[in-house]
Amino acid sequence: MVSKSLVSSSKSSSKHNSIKDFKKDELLGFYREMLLIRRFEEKAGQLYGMGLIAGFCHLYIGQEAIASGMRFTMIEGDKVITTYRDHGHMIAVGSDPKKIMAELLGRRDGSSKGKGGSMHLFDLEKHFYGGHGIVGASVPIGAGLAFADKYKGNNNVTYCYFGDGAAHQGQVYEAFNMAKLWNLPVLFIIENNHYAMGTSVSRSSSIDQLHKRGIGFNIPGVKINGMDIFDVIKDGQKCVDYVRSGNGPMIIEMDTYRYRGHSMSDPATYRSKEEVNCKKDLDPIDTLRNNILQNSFASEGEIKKIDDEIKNQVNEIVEFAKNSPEPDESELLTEIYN
Ligand SMILES: Cc1ncc(C[n+]2csc(CCOP(=O)(O)OP(=O)(O)O)c2C)c(N)n1
Ligand SMILES: [Mg+2]
Repeated sequence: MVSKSLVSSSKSSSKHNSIKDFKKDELLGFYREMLLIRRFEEKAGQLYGMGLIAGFCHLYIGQEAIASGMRFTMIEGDKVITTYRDHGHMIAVGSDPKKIMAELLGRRDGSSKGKGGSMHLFDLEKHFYGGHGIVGASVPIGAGLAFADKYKGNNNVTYCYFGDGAAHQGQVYEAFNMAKLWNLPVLFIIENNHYAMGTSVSRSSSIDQLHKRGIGFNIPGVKINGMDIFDVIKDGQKCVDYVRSGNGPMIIEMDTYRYRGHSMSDPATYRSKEEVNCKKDLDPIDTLRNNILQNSFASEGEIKKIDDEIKNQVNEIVEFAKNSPEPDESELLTEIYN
């Protein structure tokens, strides 16, 4: 996790233009967090295969630099809302990964008491408003969260994430219209991983520049390289500053890629091995590790120590989840809409 003190120190856009503008502990903090997300999800994939996780499970593998980088630009009270591809975002806001894994396994110690599963993570204390299974639903709800902050008169921003496929949904444009009409403090962040299930952006969109989708609403947009945490922070911070200063919403299109299938049951036959391998050269965690080493911020030994620590941490997380009991039968109909 990027600690609160690190988060609150990241105020000015001019401060973080390259790796040299970060402190060693900040850089290793990013590496630790992104690796935790990656190893956590690799393990979730294995547990799914073993039948310990049921239902839906969408992995964020390849997109980690976005959650960790944007988290660095937040201040206390900023809100996050996202889609069903939510494990990485929930870890990045500082939620307890043990509770997240327990939720995936449908156990009582899970963040939604084992009754929400992978797509319905939630943590009010960390201002994380889900985890939404309906494509596009995070957008009007995100605008609503921003409306509340505007009404209260604070300077918080809502970070509202959704996918390239969601960017075609009608409700997204109703929300864009109202968000600009009322100049709501919301950052609409499209995680363009180039596929919506098996459909590529080029087959589903009349334009491939999704950040321009706000033009008709007078909402500015930018495209950011979502595979490099330094680009995410450098360019993302400018957008956050714009929204936090009272200018209303902004759209970011994060150019990214998911290395795994859409969900656990996706054979991913719609894209070639060559394409996936080519994108693997852009792996955000390898890129960060290489940058840290090449700029002598840490030694191979220090990196290896973190790798080992994360491996042990993930084993502990899994043990915790496995040992947590299933919800009691008496809870079957509590805390649900019926
Ligand atoms: C309203 C609605 N329509 C269809 C679906 C089925 N569905 C689930 S995920 C998905 C693709 C969304 O792709 P994208 O927005 O690019 O997000 P990604 O999965 O790539 O993160 C679809 C069509 C749904 N859950 N909700
Ligand atoms: Mg997508």
